[in-house]
Amino acid sequence: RVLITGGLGQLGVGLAQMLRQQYGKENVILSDIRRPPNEVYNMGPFVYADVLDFKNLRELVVNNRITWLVHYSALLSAVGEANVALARTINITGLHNVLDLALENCLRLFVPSTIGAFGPSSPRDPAPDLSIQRPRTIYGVSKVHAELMGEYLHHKYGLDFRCLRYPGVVSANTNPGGGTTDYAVQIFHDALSTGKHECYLRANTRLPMMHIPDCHRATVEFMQAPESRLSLRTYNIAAMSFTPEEVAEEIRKHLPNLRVTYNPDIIRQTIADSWPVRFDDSNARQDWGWKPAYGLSEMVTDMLAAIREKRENAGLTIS
Ligand code: VAH
Repeated sequence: RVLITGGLGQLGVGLAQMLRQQYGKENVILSDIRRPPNEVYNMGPFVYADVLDFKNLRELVVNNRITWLVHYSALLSAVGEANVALARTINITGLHNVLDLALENCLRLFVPSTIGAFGPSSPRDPAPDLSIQRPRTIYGVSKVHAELMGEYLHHKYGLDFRCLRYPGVVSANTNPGGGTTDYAVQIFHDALSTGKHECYLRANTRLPMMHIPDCHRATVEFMQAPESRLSLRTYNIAAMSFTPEEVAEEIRKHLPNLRVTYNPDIIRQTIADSWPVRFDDSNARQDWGWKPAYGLSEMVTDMLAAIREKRENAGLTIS
């Protein structure tokens, strides 16, 4: 059975749906520290779980015979910089609770890392799996810590720790969680509602990105990969790298009137400028067969169709 923490963020619900298709609805338990919308209850088991409450987590793991834990609880880059103390507690103390539980109960553990685990002194174009990591956000520092702790416990105690460094994730049906790549989701909603988008990054800020179906599939395929195939415990995965002006141009092939203005926000621009421009994910492709299905044009087509349908179902106009 799988328990997903931080399940109501950008990634949890979609991953639960993909896992439930393969393992059955009752075998994937979604959790978070807030009440979900009713449709989430209807999709499968949901429970309250606070990663800072070790006893509560342990009860969940034991009472539900959990064998896999997917740890999505975290404060992301921009929101973490606005609340460093909380980000350190959730991203580091919460992680240690999950690591202790995984060791105590022989769980298989997936913890995501991020392009944000690299910093200005890392090779940026491309960033390889193994290189200097001196990130300048509490989010990045906490994710490097997660990578190092997970790998240490794997080598010392055999913990089945697995970690993928995600690019920015683009999704139609869930909102991103206060990161630096969130513009890449908002621009689609703006294009279909007002036709105008104000971007908080410079037009030429190139960042690694991935469409959410690829992100979920990579996670499931990686968790299912035989241990013998894994030469690393932490892998970069990539699909595309684009700038705000490139994604805007691609959207204009469908919505020619989209107007984008650029008003760089110093905090998120500084964070973006410290991150990789492109990811080298050749080890993931070689070791466990990673291969993305969505490039920029496929992602834009899929995003616009999905958001159009959502707006029509909600009786909203389309620009
Ligand atoms: C963020 N979307 O911007 C998250 C992610 C790769 C970026 O970690 O913080």
